[in-house]
Amino acid sequence: MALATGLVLAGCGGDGGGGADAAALVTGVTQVAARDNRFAPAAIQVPAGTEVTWTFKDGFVPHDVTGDGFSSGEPRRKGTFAHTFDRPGTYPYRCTVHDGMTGQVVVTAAS
Ligand SMILES: [Cu+2]
Repeated sequence: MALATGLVLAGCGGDGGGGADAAALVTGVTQVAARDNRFAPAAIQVPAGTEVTWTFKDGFVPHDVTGDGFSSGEPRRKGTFAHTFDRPGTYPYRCTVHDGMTGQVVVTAAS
């Protein structure tokens, strides 16, 4: 398929967090791992109606997932959190425990 992929993610927050701030949008993935103080993959693109699941797997380090309209609640070290994205848009989120631990879900119109 020939989707135009001219989407360039503007780095959010230029406060020198270091690392790769212009994360590539990963498609075909609905699972995100919270691990090594980062979300992997950090930016995914899914069609509307997709349930995205975060898995906490960082051993002793607790994380959470907090975005506009969704939150995994208390930081945790294991288990999963799932949220279904029904409306197209860009949904940045972060871990409130760790500065610079951010991610993004880009929701496209359902095909
Ligand atoms: Cu964290």
